[in-house]
Amino acid sequence: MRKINKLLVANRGEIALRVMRTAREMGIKTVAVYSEADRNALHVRYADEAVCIGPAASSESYLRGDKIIDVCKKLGVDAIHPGYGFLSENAKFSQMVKDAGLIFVGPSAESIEIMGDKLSAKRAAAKYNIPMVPGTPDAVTDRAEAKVIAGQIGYPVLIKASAGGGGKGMRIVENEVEFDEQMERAVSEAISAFGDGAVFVEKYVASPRHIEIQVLGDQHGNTIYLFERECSVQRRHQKVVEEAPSSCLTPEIREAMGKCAVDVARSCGYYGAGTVEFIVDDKLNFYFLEMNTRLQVEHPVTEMITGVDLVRQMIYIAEGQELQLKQEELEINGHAMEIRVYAEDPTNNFLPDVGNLKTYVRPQGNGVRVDDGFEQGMDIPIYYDPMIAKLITHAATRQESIDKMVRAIDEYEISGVQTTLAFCRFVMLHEAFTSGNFDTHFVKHYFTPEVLKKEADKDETEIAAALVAYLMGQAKQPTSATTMASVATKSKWKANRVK
Ligand code: MV4
Repeated sequence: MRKINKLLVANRGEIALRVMRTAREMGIKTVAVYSEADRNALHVRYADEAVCIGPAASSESYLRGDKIIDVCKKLGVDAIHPGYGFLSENAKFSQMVKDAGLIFVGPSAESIEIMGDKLSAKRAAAKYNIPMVPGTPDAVTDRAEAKVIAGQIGYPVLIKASAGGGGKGMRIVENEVEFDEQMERAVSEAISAFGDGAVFVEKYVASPRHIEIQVLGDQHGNTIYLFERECSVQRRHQKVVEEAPSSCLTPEIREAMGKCAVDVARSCGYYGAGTVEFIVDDKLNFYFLEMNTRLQVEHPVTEMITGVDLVRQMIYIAEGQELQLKQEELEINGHAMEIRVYAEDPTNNFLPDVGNLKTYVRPQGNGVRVDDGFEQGMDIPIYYDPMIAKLITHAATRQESIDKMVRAIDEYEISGVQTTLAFCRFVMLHEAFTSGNFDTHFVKHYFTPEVLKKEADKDETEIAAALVAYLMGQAKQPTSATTMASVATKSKWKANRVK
């Protein structure tokens, strides 16, 4: 057991703030690291101490593990929390931290290594009879043999890069004629993208749902699951909407997937917070895909339905404490929904639209959580992921969490950049989503920029009509700019009604 008194958060934006808030609740001092582009960032202002570690480019700042460890030595830091992205799944860094006598708030380098390579992950899982998609058990060395196996499992098949993940290095092969050419391309792509040409073949599950299980393991062999998150609404492998629990799982399948996820964690001696990813077909058969050895962006929906603060648990585990949470005591309370608010223009192919947050007013109210890293007037830097915030709602039922999400989206006031709020509102109100009858192809099947443009035109007409009605009604009184603005922007606050 080693108490953490000072924690360095090796990250930025919303997740850095989120981790620091839990640390502060635990009486732990916090240290922020930041790049020159983040000089005025909120996580820098919130931490007890802050150190600039380099220029804007991540490769010169947030990815510089050596500089981060130097800061720890200078400031007497006990532990590093990596957040997600950056160094969070870097086995070498995890080992460097340990070798420097510091605590890495995350899994061991060994666990990261086993799960970081998709084939070694499958090999580890195979020892625990984890259900996996039919395919080649190992990297393809003999392409003719791989082609035979592809024929046996039946087309379409997927060729996946072992060093890939999150959708990178995946190619669909529709039939045998395409196999040789696609194999050739898959290997050369894997070499150029990951420096590792190892690929394997899997049966392609055509219209799957993407469901992942949150696990927590301590350093004493206790491992539990905290139910599932449904992450099927994605755009180019970037999750847009996540929710917990999934609307398609039965209690029996939920328990089977949870136990399976715990076995996957055990297969690599996992401790810390981790996520086991599955694809689920239309008959509710589930297949292990990969394990993410980090805290995920979408972890708040699990926190909302279980009441568990996952960062607090990560810190307890990193201190060497035994898990106090018991599987039989965990239960699902209500339903949580999360949308990711990006500074991107959904009417222009989701191109990033960073800039100054001229207006930035968060939604509030019962059951609304906003995890963000910005204030009004701040610039969204161009150097990093353009996510502004995660908007999370929690309510007794799935429909109520959707209703609350739509209300919160309508109250979210952002100007100065385009955002994905209107796109998320479209998802929330779409019959395929509200009915629960959707899969990973939702965006491709139902979204076009035109649906938003139509919505925007409708809004403009409504605003114009409201303006005319207002002016007609108020003709005799002077109209203040704020009043006009509130009418013009359909703000949640009606124009001043005091006569
Ligand atoms: C699959 C699959 C279907 N069949 N593997 C995507 C990223 C990584 N987590 C693995 N992924 C998938 N692997 C087999 N054998 C479907 C996905 C998948 C997906 C594929 C295409 C488009 C969107 C997707 C979203 C989630 C998962």
